[in-house]
Amino acid sequence: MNYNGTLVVEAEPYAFEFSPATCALLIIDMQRDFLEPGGFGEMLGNDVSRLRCTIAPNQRLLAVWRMKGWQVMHTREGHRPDLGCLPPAKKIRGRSPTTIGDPGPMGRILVRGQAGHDIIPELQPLPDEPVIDKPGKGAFFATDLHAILQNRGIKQLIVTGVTTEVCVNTTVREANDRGYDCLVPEDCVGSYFPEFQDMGLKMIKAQGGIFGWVSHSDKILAALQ
Ligand code: C5J
Repeated sequence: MNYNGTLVVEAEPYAFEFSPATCALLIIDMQRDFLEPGGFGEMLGNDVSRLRCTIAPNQRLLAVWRMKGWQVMHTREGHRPDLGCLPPAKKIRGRSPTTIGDPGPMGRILVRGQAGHDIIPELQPLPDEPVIDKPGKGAFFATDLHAILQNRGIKQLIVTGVTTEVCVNTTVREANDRGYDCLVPEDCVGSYFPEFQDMGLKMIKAQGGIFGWVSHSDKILAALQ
């Protein structure tokens, strides 16, 4: 701990200092359709084990955040059952015969209320933890996340979840533009593609931390000792 009561985490490009009262843990899209065998992600040919290795480190960080009484928020990517918030361009992207809103292995794909849209059992939100339903990749687009963070006095975010190069990266960039400092623990974010995991993290911390900081959950937990 620093002289002014902030916690100091060893990170790249340099140490990340945060005050627990104004720093939330934001867990992005740890949903069954992305992480579970038999879900949408696997249906598209992805190896879900590359995402599942993030579950245990997220559980560890989440347990500590909850034990300390610090703020936790979750997001889910998905759409209204009437698909009113699904842009036609997103619906047809990929030219797959089965797309968002269609029946999939765990209910209608990325539709709110369906089994596959739910957060995995290992990281289920508690009733007092806000869950942000987002129609886009970034957690700020078309959601009330910014208002919730402002109302709670949050200035910094520890961002975890999946996938590193898509929803985590987009959210970190959106947060950065809105004035939040973001720390991304590399073992708590995952990608189906090893090269995107690597570059997704490099992009965040490049050029003196152009979007944020990168560290490891062990280093965050060490800073709390
Ligand atoms: C994707 C996400 N990859 N949560 N969603 O489509 O990153």
